[in-house]
Amino acid sequence: MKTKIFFVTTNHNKYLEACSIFRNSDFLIIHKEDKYHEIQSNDLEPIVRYGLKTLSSKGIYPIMIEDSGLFIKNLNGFPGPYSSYIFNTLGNSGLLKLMKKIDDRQAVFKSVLGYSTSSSSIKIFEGCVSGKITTRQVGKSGFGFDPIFIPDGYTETFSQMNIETKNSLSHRGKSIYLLKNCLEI
Ligand code: ITT
Repeated sequence: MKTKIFFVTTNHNKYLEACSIFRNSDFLIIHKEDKYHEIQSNDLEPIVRYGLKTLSSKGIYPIMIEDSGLFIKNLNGFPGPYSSYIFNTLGNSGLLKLMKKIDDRQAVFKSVLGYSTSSSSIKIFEGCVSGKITTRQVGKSGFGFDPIFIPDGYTETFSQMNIETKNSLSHRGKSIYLLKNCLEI
């Protein structure tokens, strides 16, 4: 029988990416479509630690949450931890407009994953991927900033890749694989 891991996220695509990574394993990812309180911080890790702390009152274990953001070099790391808000307000077209006159389009996607088996046991896993912001949206799959992000060494956006290829390169793929490796030791 597989061991269940509850993934608390409002983002169905994150859940699908995690399922793909754990597909042939002894673990089963269960989607818990819940919100948790996200504190304001310039770093992702305190947001994740606080989120797990607030969720501990529900007593759902083992549990994982993940916070991610796009850090654009020429915008001093903006939108970073505010990525969700910026995506929901400006969207990709607004962000591309904001970057119209910017030549240096380097950016980093970061992911911090928190995994907890009790209120006193929290493990943190991090992943990041460097790449470039495109000048127009390309591709149909994925979500969020996928149509405007090309990982370094590639010519396609995340939106043009299938879920397995994206997972093998992406910030979240890396943090989830670290969790998987840790659980399989
Ligand atoms: P949670 O409920 O898990 O918090 P969320 O969608 O609000 O879901 P985040 O705050 O972690 O997730 O993500 C911030 C935003 O960054 C997210 O809404 C996307 O727009 C964007 N983002 C994060 N990871 C991405 C990825 O792999 N590809 C494209 N955009 C991504």
